[in-house]
Amino acid sequence: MKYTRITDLLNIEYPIIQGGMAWISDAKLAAAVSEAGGLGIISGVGSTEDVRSEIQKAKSLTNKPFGVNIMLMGKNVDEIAKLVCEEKVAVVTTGAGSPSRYMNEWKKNNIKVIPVVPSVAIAKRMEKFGADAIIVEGMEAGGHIGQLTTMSLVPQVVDAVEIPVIAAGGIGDGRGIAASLMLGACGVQMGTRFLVADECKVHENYKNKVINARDIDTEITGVSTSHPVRVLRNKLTREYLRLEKSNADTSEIEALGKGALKKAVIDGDVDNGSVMAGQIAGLIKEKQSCKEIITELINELEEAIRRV
Ligand code: TUI
Repeated sequence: MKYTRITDLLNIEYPIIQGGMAWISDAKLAAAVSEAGGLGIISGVGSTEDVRSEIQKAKSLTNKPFGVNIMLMGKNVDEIAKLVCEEKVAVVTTGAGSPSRYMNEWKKNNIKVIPVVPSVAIAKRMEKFGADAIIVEGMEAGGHIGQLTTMSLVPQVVDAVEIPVIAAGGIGDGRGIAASLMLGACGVQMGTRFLVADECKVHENYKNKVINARDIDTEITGVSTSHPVRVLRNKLTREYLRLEKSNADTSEIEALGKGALKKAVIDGDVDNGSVMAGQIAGLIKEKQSCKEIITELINELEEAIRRV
């Protein structure tokens, strides 16, 4: 059951991909996940030189495949798109937009391209453009999200495309992986669970906020500005939602979010910073190494499958 079209496609042991989280997913985290048998992903958000140095560092830490996530709303996307070709990265995942204008170049460079999509129509478009697989992300996920839930979206995309489907959003343990396989996915992407990994660089305050979160502790900000983002509730979200409710200017609302993720991730300011996390945060109770996380996930997956 561990071996799926995704483990074959990506040449990895287990069908578990670590989400590429902006300002969070660096070489150390990605290499630890890949070494543990999953697919580690480095975030492509940041200066082109910093991203290049993270890619090179990951190569020095593991001989196993890893990927780079390209956030398409970023400023230097053209440069990062070129960089992954120069560095011969094995896999590119994309988020927050359409990667169509880069696909041909990536394919020419033998990069496996896996866009993250929030709907059936976009999944079909990505398949037509030559995507090797697709990550279908439900709105349970942390960060920038679409409107549909994983449970309803995954089977609809599975029926609409031929390429392998990877489920994301709301998956935090082996039962979630088993459920995803039942829906027709052949792998999962998980972000929130890896936030609390020992190898994850986020500030201890951020990790503790995830560990202490209950099921009802996330909010979606940015609906009014068409940039919905799921985060853990704090002083910033209360202010954000108050401004949104009072129909404040988009520029005033967006100014509040500027630099907020970095504030939480690096400075550990979990009151005024943006603590992105998915709805599954309430399930996550302890800090573990990536190896421990992946071993536990696979044990739970096998147990869940035996049980049914
Ligand atoms: O990208 C994500 N999640 C993210 S990106 C991010 S960085 C950020 N920082 C501050 C504010 C906002 C973002 C944090 N979390 N997930 C993947 C994802 N992609 N979710 C939704 C989409 C998406 C949306 C529209 C993908 C494609 C799309 O349209 C494609 C088209 O064809 O127009």
